[in-house]
Amino acid sequence: MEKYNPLVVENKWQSFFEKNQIFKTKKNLGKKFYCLEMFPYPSGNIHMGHVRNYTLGDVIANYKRLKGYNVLHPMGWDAFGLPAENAAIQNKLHPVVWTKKNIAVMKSQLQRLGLSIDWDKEVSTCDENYYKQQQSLFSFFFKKGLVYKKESYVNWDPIDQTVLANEQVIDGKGWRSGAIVEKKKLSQWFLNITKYSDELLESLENLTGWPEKVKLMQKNWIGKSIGCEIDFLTNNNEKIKIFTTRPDTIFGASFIAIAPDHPFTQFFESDGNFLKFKKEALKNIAIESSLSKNEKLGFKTPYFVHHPFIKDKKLPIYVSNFILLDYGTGAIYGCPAHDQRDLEFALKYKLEVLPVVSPNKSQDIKIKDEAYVDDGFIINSDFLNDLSVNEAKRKIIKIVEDKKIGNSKTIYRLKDWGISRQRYWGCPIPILYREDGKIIPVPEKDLPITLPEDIDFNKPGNPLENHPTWKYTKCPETGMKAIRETDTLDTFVDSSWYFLRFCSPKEQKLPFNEENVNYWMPVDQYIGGVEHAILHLLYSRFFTLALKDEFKFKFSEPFQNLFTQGMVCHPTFKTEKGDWVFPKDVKFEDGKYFLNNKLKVLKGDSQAMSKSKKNIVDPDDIIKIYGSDAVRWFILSDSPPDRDIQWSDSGIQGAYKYVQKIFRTCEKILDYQKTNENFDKNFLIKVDILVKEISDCVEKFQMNVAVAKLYTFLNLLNDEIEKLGVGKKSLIDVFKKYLIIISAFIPYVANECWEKVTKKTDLAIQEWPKFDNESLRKDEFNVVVQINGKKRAIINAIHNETEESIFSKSLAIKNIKVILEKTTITKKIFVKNKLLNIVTNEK
Ligand code: ANZ
Repeated sequence: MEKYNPLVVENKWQSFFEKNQIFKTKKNLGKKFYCLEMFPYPSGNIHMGHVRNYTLGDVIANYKRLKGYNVLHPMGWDAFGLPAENAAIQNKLHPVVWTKKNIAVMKSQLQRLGLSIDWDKEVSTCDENYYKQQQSLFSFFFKKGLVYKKESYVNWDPIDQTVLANEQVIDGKGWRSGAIVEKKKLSQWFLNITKYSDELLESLENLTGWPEKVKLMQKNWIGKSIGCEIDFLTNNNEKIKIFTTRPDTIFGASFIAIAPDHPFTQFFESDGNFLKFKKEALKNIAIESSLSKNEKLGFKTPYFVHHPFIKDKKLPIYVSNFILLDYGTGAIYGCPAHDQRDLEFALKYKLEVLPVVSPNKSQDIKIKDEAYVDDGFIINSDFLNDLSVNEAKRKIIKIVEDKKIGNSKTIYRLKDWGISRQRYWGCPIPILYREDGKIIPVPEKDLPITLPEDIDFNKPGNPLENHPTWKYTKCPETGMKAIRETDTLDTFVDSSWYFLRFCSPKEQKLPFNEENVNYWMPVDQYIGGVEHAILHLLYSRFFTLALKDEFKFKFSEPFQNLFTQGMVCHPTFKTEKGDWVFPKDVKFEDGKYFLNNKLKVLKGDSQAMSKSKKNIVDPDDIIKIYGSDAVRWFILSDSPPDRDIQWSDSGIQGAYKYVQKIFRTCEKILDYQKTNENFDKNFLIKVDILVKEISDCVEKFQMNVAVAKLYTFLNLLNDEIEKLGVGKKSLIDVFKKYLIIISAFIPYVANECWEKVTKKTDLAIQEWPKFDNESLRKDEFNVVVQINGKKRAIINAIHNETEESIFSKSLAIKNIKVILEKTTITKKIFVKNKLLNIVTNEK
């Protein structure tokens, strides 16, 4: 028998797919389906995470295509970004060259996987065509007042004279120079995402096709807080405005704390101790999440405020490292009894801890090292006593407003999005600084502003800034001298609208063609890693809202259904010295692990595959041995797609065997001899059930369950062939249905077998098999088996299963068999889907 050679077969069909543009998006307008997986950063090679993401999407795209949908399944490249610049510095390769080379390699790897991508729609964010439109979107935002400049802190490397991204700061030092990183204020461009805070928050509710956990992460990130602002009068007659969400606790206030760069610090800005404190505090102020964990430090100022409701009560003013300048008003009153951070601070600086909320009315409580943060009733608070927390909030806000010392206020944790990057390999910001001080957007007709190719990466700092001529230009209207903006855009901007561009990637005049965008959008199924659950998705939602009116979008949310897939994991290996080792270099002998050169290796726990721990399996290596179908099959098979998957050698071998078995089954079918179409129809019903079940599984993203069912079904099919059950014509019909189904999962072997069976190459344009709804009204029935009216067993049967079939199943049950062996059957009473009563001659 011919052995299935995946490499030969897959090569053949890969060129067939490409030559015939099998997956090209059709033009006809029918029901549409836009299936999108997050586009990759072209880092060099695809990894197993990509394989999983894109295979999942591919199953859905194929399924919908076979179901008669007009499917858009595009792919592109998130091609700007820092690694290209680092590679340029380290390997002396220009970022363009490095990026294009990687794209070429990765594209051929994706094609080898047999993904049903319409490559005509490919976009790359570093193409002029793409970033020209992005620059025009920037100008649009500028005209709408949605983009503005303001001073903001950056990580500054004083030796390299450059701004560092957070991930380039390692233990407070620059990753390349090792210099201690400073906080420096630079004037930067910001997108006014906070204008949409409420809309972004509210429409989360409509996203019923999103995982709850992602919606919650977005909600927390936007962070709506309802509270109030209160002015406190200082002893030097200034006002410090604080923001609080718990004004009900005002009688428990024991200090004021302000951010290290709060304007009030001007009154002691030359105090040496304060300056020392400020430098230390600013070091990690950028990272909000560290605020509650870090040790709380305070600088006691010589000033105090008067408590607005307690006569003669003075509250000291501290500067503290746990207060953010750009949240609320950058100042708080501390109420240690009811806020953990305030309590830690108060214990450290020996400040008063006065409980003002108690779980029970008029009952004092003791606070030791844990603040009481739950609901309750107000105590020790004069006119607020005995009120519930909510009643007290309402009352105190009213009083504060009447006394004109504050207002109710809603604030958001979400901040405007800083989009300036002092980098070369990004989209140039199309802005000119004219010599008369005016800032003007580059006119549309002069776009794109392209990157210069002749750049010098040896000099420290931003290569665009250092370029001898690039930034010098003239104002196109007045002819005045002007300087170009040398910052480029954060690459998150590139990925905030690529899904819109895919709808009309070749459109020259506009970022998107109105008709196409309204036809395809929203994306029906978006698939990606949960690491993008916050920023990328929020920015994309913001872009969609901000562009909606101008471009006449008929949708407000870009992604109707979102799926976040789990990681691909593999055990880690280390030498005894602690060096990571690639799994492919590890041998297992006598219960121990060794490196090729016999050095002992220790096996660690399984973790998400990552280059840094070397626990990676290269898709190329695996494909070379087992073929793409086997990789696809395995990656779909093991776990539910939203959970992590454990990569294993035996798993991939099992998948490989399955592909082989499909091919062998195909050969057996071609040789099949029974032409008589008289047979038990139960088998055909099982095919209907299979079609229904697989359809359900794909719709519900239960690919692993679908795979398990397809394993079982192939065995069933082989049993049927073995026992010469079904007739040849029906067998081929069934096998064709099966091939259409598996073509969504493993296209290569499916196409090969299809060609063998039908002598045609038209599998991709077949229809997903229909199933007979009537026969599947209910999938399974419990049929009671009786002997002489006495219940002996319950048999799990399919709809309308025949008497013979139920009877033969009964004979396989031991106690029934034993009884029947001793007697003679006189009659059988059979009620379909319900009962089989076997009557014997025994009295
Ligand atoms: C007094 C108080 C008493 C507070 C109490 C809490 C509990 P969310 O809900 O997260 O918005 N806060 C206000 N501005 C701050 C800033 N710039 N940096 C650090 N903390 C700040 O938190 C609002 C609460 O966080 C505010 O309410 C304030 O502390 C603090 F029993 O005021 B509260």
